[in-house]
Amino acid sequence: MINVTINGCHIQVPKETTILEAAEKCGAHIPTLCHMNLGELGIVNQSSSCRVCMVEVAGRPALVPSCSEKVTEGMVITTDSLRSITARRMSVELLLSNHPKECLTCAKNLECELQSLAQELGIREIKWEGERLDYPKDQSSYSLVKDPNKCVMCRRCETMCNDVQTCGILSAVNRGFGAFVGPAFNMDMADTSCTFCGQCVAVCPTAALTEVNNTHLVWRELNNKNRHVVVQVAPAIRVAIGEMFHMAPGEITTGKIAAALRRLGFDGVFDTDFAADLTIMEEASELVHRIQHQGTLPMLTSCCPAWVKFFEHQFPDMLDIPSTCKSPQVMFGAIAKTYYAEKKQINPHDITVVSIMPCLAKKAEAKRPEFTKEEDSNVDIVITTREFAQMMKEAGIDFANLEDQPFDSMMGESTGASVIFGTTGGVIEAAARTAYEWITGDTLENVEFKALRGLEGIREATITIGDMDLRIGIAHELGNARKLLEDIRDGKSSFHAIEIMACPGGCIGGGGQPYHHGNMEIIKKRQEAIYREDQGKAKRKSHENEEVLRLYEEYLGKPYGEKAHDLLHTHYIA
Ligand code: HC1
Ligand code: SF4
Repeated sequence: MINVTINGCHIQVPKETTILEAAEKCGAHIPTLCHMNLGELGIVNQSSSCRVCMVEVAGRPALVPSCSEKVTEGMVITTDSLRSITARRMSVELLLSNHPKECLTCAKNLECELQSLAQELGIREIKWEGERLDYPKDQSSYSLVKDPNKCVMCRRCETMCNDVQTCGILSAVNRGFGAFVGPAFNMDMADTSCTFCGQCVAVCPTAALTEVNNTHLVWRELNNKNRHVVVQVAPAIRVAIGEMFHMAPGEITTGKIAAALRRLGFDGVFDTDFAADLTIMEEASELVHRIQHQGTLPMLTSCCPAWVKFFEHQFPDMLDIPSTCKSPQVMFGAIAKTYYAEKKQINPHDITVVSIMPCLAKKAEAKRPEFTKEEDSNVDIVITTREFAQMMKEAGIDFANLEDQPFDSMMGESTGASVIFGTTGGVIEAAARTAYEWITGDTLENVEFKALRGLEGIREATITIGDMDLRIGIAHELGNARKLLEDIRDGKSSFHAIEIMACPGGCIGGGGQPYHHGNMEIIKKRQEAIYREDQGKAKRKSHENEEVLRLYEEYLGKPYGEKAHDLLHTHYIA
């Protein structure tokens, strides 16, 4: 242990502790901007570029960056001297001097970390009027908008993209004053191998990276009397959106969401969880079929669209291993524009399907050419959790005080198995619950496969199903997925099935979720809430969903059958 003194407080901390971490233990808050440490997810950005966290160390003539400087024996540190406060303020003023001052209309207004710092440091005027950058915004993609003029070169997005997701899209472009983070040669994002996972957006402190906002499209549809507008809500939304209305992280708001959507004027208020149960019917069938017919193994889950883009770009030689199942979001759209349209006697061309997703890649997924039929997309408009909250605020909906309401029937019923799709490990646990009963013919009494749970980046477990040991792998974050994929390519993998989700924690940590500002407790609370919601459900296995069973009976025929293939399965493109 190392002895240090911080603002007169004597403590012992382990070797390798940074001054910033030691100061926290002493109750001394040091402001930061470029720093990012996502705790047990092991994601750290230590570029020390912003110089906001400077502190004084006795005996050292210059101030030192506390985020990267490690403590040494006997170190005496002052975090709150006038000299360090003045230096911090100057660093932020310099950043503000050439930053566009359009806070009132900025997409990150009240969520911007630079704005919060200016407030925290009491900056009331900027002494220098710096030269402004005037780069065009990159609006080339369906998922995200890049505005280089708002880049503060913190490099957090770069760490996410290159070190965590291993996509290698973002790095410094240009030098000196004109520098910003972007793709090589400042290519359009749409022309890169970006997966649109949105993790760069999730960690950008300013509005240099934001989602494509589609709320105006939804308002337009809702106000068009000739449109029948239905909406689906992804599993991860219900445990996160409350955060945007001053509710505690991890509060379950499923019933309030249904009520709010009805207030907004949707004609059908449905649940992506219904489609997640449907996905399990197809995916578990496919897995059982592959196992029993010596098909390609392992089978990889295919519901995360950033992951799909990742393997299409990076592993084009392995397109036969992912499940052919469309994602639940797209399955929902396919069913809404066929079965639902028929039952309701509505022309499918008059139906608009809106999705509320925690994810930016879902916006791009909806636009994939494979997911259109007769010029109609399965899904028409995708908005994120944040955009949904914005719509409610625009409409003056007091979300926290809404009375719970149920989803509409036909595509609104869900089981606990579908809820857990929202967290890493959940899709494969849901599939295992169904596969167990289908393979053994026995009732699965304890549905909780605890070995599949957790937040470690790569997990593995063996589940005994009858006389078979089903070996399962799980990865979240694309860098971890890459490791499992490379093992498969090298013939080193012995898994039967692998679940992959691109975002830290799975969809609960998606790029469209309320900003967690690096607080991992929030992700954990969302995950706990997902499992609580599952526990509270009367039915916890997808094949018990009566609306799904009715859909097969009345329309699709048998799972993994011809009609199901036509509507619910897809192929991948290198
Ligand atoms: Fe997800 Fe999925 S769980 S991908 O994480 O399979 O986005 O929530 O909607 O489609 O159901 C996201 C979440 C979501 C799909 C489902
Ligand atoms: Fe990288 Fe994901 Fe951002 Fe694309 S969306 S630039 S893959 S972090």
